[in-house]
Amino acid sequence: MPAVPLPRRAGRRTNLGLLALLLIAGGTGVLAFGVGTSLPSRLVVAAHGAAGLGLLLLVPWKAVVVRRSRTRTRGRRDPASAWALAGLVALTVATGVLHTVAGPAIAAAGIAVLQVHVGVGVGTGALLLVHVVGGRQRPRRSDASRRALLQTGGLAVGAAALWAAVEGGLRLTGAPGGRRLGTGSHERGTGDPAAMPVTQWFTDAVPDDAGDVLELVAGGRTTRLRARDLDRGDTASAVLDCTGGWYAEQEWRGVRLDRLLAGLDLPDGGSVDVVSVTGYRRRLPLADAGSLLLATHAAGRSLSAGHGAPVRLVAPGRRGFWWVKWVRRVEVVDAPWWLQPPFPLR
Ligand code: HEM
Ligand code: HEM
Ligand SMILES: Nc1nc2c(c(=O)[nH]1)N[C@H]1C(S)=C(S)[C@@H](COP(=O)(O)O)O[C@H]1N2
Ligand SMILES: [Mo]
Repeated sequence: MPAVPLPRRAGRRTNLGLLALLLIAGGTGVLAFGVGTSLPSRLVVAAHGAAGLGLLLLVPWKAVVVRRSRTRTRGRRDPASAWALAGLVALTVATGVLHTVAGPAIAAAGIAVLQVHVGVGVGTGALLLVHVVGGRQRPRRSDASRRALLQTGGLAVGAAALWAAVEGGLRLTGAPGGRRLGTGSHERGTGDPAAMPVTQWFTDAVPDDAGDVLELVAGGRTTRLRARDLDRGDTASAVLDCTGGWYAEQEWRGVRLDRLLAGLDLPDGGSVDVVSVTGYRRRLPLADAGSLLLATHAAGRSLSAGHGAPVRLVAPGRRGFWWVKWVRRVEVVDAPWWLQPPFPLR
């Protein structure tokens, strides 16, 4: 049977559309982890969902590309890795939607769906590189044609509509996903720290003994403080929003960083390194000291070991990985806060 001739350009545009959506999804995925809990995060996460779901719209067209490819003998790409890519993309989208609908309630062996999502999402990026390199689809002048722009607009509108349908569906049905934060996180343990998950960023672990002394290094002096002396009655109601996909709001108590640093000689534009007993660390701008809290209590109770006892950082508006637990050292430095890896390394 002779193969039905298909327009060459349609397949090329389909591939470019897939590429654009995957690049947007990957980029906004990483950004979603970096931005705090605020309006930008809501926009970034919405764009992420729409781009990821928009891939589904191109499935019928890509099926045509695939069918045509299979009838070829020359110039065919490595089918094994192409199908592996298809599998990973499907898994990435499925786990993304599963997290959106059900949240961190779904986990196996301590691994939440969102963690699987990020893992297979990164794997998708690697295989995509293999798939795209070698058979590059170069942009052409005709890509700026009226027709191509209409196709692009149609894809964008379709993707946004799919995203809105998922969001609307979740709200109408009262599913847990309908009450997510703008970052996509689901509520876990607000007002009840014991019900809040104990989460480590990567490979860090709850220390056997976090000690009870904290070193404050500022203005050329080192002061040793006992953790129990840090409960000075400063409070902040703030949301701990973990990139693992959950959040909790607590009334935190301890001492505000600007109060702790009052009267010390501080560098203009400087930063503060907050270092854990475990070596985990984050650098924050000194300008934020008025909103940062070294907390010893949550919801009126002493912190538990898992949640950072005796002292943890509370960084309102920042994602959970900034909230250093088991604080051992607080050091004022001249260097800017952005001079550090964007995400912790342990
Ligand atoms: C969701 C992402 C993608 C998936 C799952 C996917 C999957 C596939 C599969 C299964 C094939 C057929 C392999 C075979 O049996 O011969 C194929 C072919 C192909 N893909 Fe992709 N692909 C994706 C994205 C892309 C992108 C972004 C580009 C380029 C920008 C691209 C370019 C091509 C080309 C040029 C062919 C060969 C078509 C032909 O020979 O006519 N693909 N793809
Ligand atoms: C190519 C890679 C990726 C694709 C195709 C993808 C796709 C998706 C899809 C379809 C959803 C569900 C959206 C919805 O139901 O509204 C989702 C959710 C999510 N993804 Fe990805 N994703 C990718 C990579 C990543 C990466 C690398 C990260 C983080 C580093 C990430 C973080 C998230 C988060 C936090 C959500 C939940 C958003 C929400 O609840 O609205 N994704 N993703
Ligand atoms: N020392 C240290 N502090 C840390 C982490 C860590 O791995 N090590 N994880 C961070 C992350 S990713 C989050 S979400 C919060 C979680 O706090 P919790 O375990 O009290 O819920 O702690 C942060 N502080
Ligand atoms: Mo986290």
